[in-house]
Amino acid sequence: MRFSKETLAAAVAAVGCAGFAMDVDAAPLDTNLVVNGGFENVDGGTTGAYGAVLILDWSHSGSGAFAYTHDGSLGAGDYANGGSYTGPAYTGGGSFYFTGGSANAAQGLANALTQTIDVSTGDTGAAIAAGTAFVNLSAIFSGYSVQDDHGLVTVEQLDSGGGVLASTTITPGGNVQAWTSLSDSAAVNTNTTAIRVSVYASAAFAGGSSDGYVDNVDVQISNVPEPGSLALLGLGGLAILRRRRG
Ligand SMILES: [Ca+2]
Ligand SMILES: [Ca+2]
Repeated sequence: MRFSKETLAAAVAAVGCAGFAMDVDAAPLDTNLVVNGGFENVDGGTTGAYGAVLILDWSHSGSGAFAYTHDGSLGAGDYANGGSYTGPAYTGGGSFYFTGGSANAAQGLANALTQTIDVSTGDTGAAIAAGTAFVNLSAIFSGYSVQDDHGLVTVEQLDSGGGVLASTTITPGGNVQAWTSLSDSAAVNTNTTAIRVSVYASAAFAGGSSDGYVDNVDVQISNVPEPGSLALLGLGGLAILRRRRG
């Protein structure tokens, strides 16, 4: 598991102020808010199809979702690289990555791995209330051979009643044979109190194993949009942005 220095400092400060009632709600700005977004925290004793290992820290409506490996760890396969690990390892992704798996394990948004993150207090809460907040999301994606199975990451903005105010998804949308980084950014609705992060795969082959692979899931609240997303906004979007922020 990976904590930034900022997250640790915030946690230490929260413990210091609140004693046993640790305030985990005060999410900091410009910090990855996803726990185990790199899928490195796994249970090697619980395996799925093709030697995949159980991913920890995320919620799942079923019996869990599983990870393959970049580097042969725990004997799991590297299907983004064709099958059994033969090296060299993909660098920058640690040891494990999410796979959609078989029999609807994590296929489609309804079967996604999820994390719901409270952003209603602290610096994120203040930025959202001020109308200046963006949610920036990024991840890397791959797949198996020429199959069109693909991974998806969705970030939903939730109001205090759990209603979905806005939704942003990044996905290659089809076959991708090399790890590919994608990112996007969205203005945060001022009524947002939590964000729900979902990681899942397409169900391109009904009843089969969906080889939508995802790693390095990063979701941050910031007062500035993800730089890479500016190109996607285009000139019209930039003009709107200037008016909003001017
Ligand atoms: Ca990883
Ligand atoms: Ca497949």
